[in-house]
Amino acid sequence: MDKKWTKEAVLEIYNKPLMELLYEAATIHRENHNPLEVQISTLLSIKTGGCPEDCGYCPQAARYHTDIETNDLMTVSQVKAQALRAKSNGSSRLCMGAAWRNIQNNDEFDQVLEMVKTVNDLEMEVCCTLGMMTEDQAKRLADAGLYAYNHNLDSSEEHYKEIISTREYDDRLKTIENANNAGISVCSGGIIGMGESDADRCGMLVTLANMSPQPKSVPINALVAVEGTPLEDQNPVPIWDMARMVATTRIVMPKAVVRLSAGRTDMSDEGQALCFMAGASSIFAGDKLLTTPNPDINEDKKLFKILGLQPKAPFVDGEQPVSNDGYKECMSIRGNVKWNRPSHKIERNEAAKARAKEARQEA
Ligand code: SAM
Ligand code: DTB
Ligand code: SF4
Repeated sequence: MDKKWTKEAVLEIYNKPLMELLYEAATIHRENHNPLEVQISTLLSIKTGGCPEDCGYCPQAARYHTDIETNDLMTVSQVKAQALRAKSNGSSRLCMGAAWRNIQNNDEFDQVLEMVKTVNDLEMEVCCTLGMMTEDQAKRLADAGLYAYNHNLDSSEEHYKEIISTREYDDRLKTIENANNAGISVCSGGIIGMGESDADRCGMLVTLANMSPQPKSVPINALVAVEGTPLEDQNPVPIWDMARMVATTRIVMPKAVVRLSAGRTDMSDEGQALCFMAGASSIFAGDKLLTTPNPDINEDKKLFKILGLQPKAPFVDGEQPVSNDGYKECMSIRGNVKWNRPSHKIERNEAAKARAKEARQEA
């Protein structure tokens, strides 16, 4: 039987003397991975902004007043061009993100399925992050050739309620289960720097580590505090916290790809090197995440050279999915998909919404 982690055990790891923690994590990293290989993903925001959710960290939530350029769904040929560009820059995976609460059975989903097939045909790992997803939708994405689905828990179940009121933790768990049942590789992690405690950070890791199977990749994001969101005034995440979080993730999920995700623009080269030493084995490359900046690709190439790191080839950890026409068969299924809508409200989100409304009226 798989080992079950407790919050106490994970907190004990997280709170070890830093040098011990790093040594233990680096050792486990070497036992399970080639420490010189780093998997490179490129993010592509295929539909930007205008999201109905109230995630307190997110610049794409329609209710906050953030300075982002919103965009309708990209075309398949735009996506193909971006995928080729990412591939030529060393990315083995393209992660397409849409600012949706959940996938709907409509023309836009059909278009995303075509994007998935097109990118899979380029022999890149295709990942999507499209919000909540039913099992049937997951199956269609798998038929189109989807390799991975990103759906973050973002925090502990307790802290989640302080950050998001428009959906529940269980909704996230259900989508992850749906991805797993369709044979899609699960990518799930979270954000630190949202006012959570160390116990919340470890609580999130406990939920992820106790999943069966454990997620194949775990992104660890440092909050990018975006002006206009309820979390705009959060303090930056100290690099020591990032290294601790990466190391703890590596120890409790030894086989996972641990992705050093948002927040790298605020990290020094030395800080990032510490995180690679602590077991980070992937990054997002390209000068943009979804809406916020990321280090320039040339800076990353320089850093890889200094550290002796090299990009990992696609499909080393799993076979390339074979796209099959099954995804087209259901194209006639239409209609809104219903997920529950909890009714609690978060005061600071409401305050941010009111401030945004005022600013809009003044403008
Ligand atoms: N709408 C989908 C969803 O919520 O799953 C997909 C896109 S959403 C932007 C994907 C992830 O981006 C979130 O779960 C969160 O972890 C991360 N994210 C969003 N805004 C962020 C920020 N300001 N700082 C760090 N991570 C962020
Ligand atoms: C993940 O964990 N981080 C990425 C990806 N999965 C989708 C997104 C980071 C977004 C940072 C804020 C932005 O650029 O909008
Ligand atoms: Fe929407 Fe996803 Fe942003 Fe939440 S994180 S507001 S669901 S795009």
